[in-house]
Amino acid sequence: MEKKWWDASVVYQIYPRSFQDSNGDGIGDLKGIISRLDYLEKLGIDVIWLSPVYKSPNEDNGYDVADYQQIMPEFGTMQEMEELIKKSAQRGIKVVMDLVVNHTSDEHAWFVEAKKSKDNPYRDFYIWRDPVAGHEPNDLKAGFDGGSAWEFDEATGQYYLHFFSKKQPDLNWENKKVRDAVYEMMNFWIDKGIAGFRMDVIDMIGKKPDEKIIVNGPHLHDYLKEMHAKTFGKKDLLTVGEAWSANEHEALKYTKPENKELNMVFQLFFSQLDQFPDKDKFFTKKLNIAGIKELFNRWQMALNDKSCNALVLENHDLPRTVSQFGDETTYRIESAKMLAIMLYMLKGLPYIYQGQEIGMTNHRVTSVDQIDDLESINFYQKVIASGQLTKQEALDCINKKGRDNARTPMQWDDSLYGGFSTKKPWLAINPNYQTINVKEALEDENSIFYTYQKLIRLRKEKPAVVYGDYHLVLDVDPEVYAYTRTYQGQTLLVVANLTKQTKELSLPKYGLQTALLSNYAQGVIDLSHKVLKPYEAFVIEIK
Ligand code: TEU
Ligand code: CA
Repeated sequence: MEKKWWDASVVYQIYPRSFQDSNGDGIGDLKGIISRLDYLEKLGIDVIWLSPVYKSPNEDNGYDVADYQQIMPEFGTMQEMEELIKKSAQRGIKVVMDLVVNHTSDEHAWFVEAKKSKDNPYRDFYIWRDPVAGHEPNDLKAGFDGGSAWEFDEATGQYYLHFFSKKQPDLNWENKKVRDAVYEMMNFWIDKGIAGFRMDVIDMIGKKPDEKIIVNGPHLHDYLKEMHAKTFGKKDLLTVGEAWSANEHEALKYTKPENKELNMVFQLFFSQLDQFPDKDKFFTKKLNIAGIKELFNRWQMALNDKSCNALVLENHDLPRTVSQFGDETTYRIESAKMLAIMLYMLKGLPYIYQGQEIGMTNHRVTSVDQIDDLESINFYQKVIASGQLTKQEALDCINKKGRDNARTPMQWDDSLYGGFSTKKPWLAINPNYQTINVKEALEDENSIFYTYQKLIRLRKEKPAVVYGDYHLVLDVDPEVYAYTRTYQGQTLLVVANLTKQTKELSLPKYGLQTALLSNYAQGVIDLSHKVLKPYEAFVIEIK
């Protein structure tokens, strides 16, 4: 594959509301981010993906945009945004923006206009349908609450479509004017010097609501090719799509370079390994950890040298992985490091979500009024109203899978409010901030932070991490993930015990080796007979 500027990079996702408050209002902001650039530089990341900072009424914390070309006043000003881009660049860090164009806020000027009358010039920016026999046009359901995806507008007597909250009306991508307006807005940001876009629910823009097609609509890939041609295609930008529906074959349609669409899509199926196929994500079953290996291996094989994997385990929608896939108590440090080694040595571009690098954990709430996330609140109300769950059972589900788990404030130190703010934060900080925080991590040379730092460095030092061929090591336990990366005569062997149990490993052909990186103190490792400790993981350069 053609070489790209980001080949050896690592992306760090910032959820601005929860990263760093600079003015004592309990809400993270742009100045706060600027004040932490030294920290990000020390970690070694190359790119920031900024979750939405645009003007928004915050129905869905910025994923409901009221103006794409203005900054949310709580976060700062356009001048501060430009300063963030500039000061990041001075440290060799680029900024990728979140592009939320499946829908806008109902407070966006386009929708305010569209609602005025059926013949308003902006009416067709959104998706309106007449009632059918006095009811919704069909039974399409909205994502967040499972209610109808159609909302009736009294004034004009029609329904509009919203796949998320009713305050997030879906844009009508069939309308060329919509597409052109979006491209113009993207070019506005490209001209400001941003390095790319993360595209929110991009698999939905080709929807055909009358045929009840939501994802992978017939023109989805036409729109992306058009977007490529009219915006970033002329520049050397990084584009990553959020496409929950994309299996590894669909992923290639978006990402094969010759298709001229996106560079990569997130692979997010791992987050569903503890879910039931046809139930709400909040109802969980026992996790089959071997599924992690099966899934990542399958994507590595499928994309291989055809396109790029986006290596991700955490984001602002998912639980903390040390809680979901590791062990947040006895082996928090070991399991957090194992997950990092297992994932970031794979072939692809790594994404780190704020706090992942210090092993932040899920946060337990004890009553519904402590929850901010719309999706969790809707779930709670639904299962309580139907009598399906008790309040405690509903909270247990939310504590496991709810989105607030990842959205609690960043834990910088052990002072009141964790160094995030001087005022009570918008969302409570996890009480474990007194022991799990950046200050503590930086002072401890064995901390999770330094494992991340080393992994990031290895990418720059060993071309095999970036370009090496991937091979699964066969004949090992299903719960041990072992693979090699080979490039120009250099072979790296990665071994990760995905469990709390000890595991036997026998790879006689490699014999005695020493580790480049490990989550336990290691002397010489005898690979012909090795007993792996709980969550043990290491990287070896085969000699
Ligand atoms: O998420 C897409 C999405 O479908 C989410 O509802 C996701 O399925 C769920 O949160 C998984 O737990 C994107 C954004 O990442 C999310 O924050 C937004 O709320 C959503 O789009 C709407 O913009
Ligand atoms: Ca603030």
